[in-house]
Amino acid sequence: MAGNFISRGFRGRRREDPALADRIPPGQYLTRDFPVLSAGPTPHTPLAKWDFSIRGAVDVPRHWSWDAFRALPSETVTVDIHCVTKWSKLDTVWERVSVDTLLDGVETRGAYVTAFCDGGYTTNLPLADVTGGQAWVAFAYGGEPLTPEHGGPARLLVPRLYFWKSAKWIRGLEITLQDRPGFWEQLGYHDYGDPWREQRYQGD
Ligand SMILES: Nc1nc2c(c(=O)[nH]1)N[C@H]1C(S)=C(S)[C@@H](COP(=O)(O)O)O[C@H]1N2
Ligand SMILES: [Mo]
Repeated sequence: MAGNFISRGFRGRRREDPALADRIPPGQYLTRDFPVLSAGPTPHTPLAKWDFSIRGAVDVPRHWSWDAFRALPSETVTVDIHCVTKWSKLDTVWERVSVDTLLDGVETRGAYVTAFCDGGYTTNLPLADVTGGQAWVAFAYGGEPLTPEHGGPARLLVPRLYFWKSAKWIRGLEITLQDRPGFWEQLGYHDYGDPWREQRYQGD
């Protein structure tokens, strides 16, 4: 069974390499697959119609076309990701634009952001957790353009929090004064979602 194979592989690798244990949050198992988790159908927005916006409690809203977005400085990085359904995947390679770059020069009194997406999905994060080199908008995975199933053309990437915070098909960030629970957060998932503190559901 696939589950047994994954568990054995995980324990085996962990025995061989104790450093690996420090990279798997409590209650998570390791997978080599890249599962697809989408709450609805996969949108297919043509790049010509795609833009990225910073809006809400800001001095002036910002917008980038796809070409303008891709002209921003980007970087290739390797991170571990942790889904609340308990799979973790190590060493995923992404090409991405830092949220710090997108917020550069933006003046706001807000303390929270809501990521909004094609298809209507939202997720909320403290502004302090998407700045300072902690969050990115990724447009390539494993050296290839991000596939629609995994959030292409672009998705949020916040690897320090459970992966539902990494909104697929992202179209922008709305900065808000108050915290506003997003799609899964309204359905009972934790407002913050730190995998290392196992914050899966409200009250954890
Ligand atoms: N727009 C959107 N983003 C989303 C989701 C979604 O349903 N819609 N699912 C979230 C959840 S629960 C997870 S675990 C990850 C899954 O990303 P993947 O399908 O690339 O593995 O995307 C997150 N981002
Ligand atoms: Mo998830």
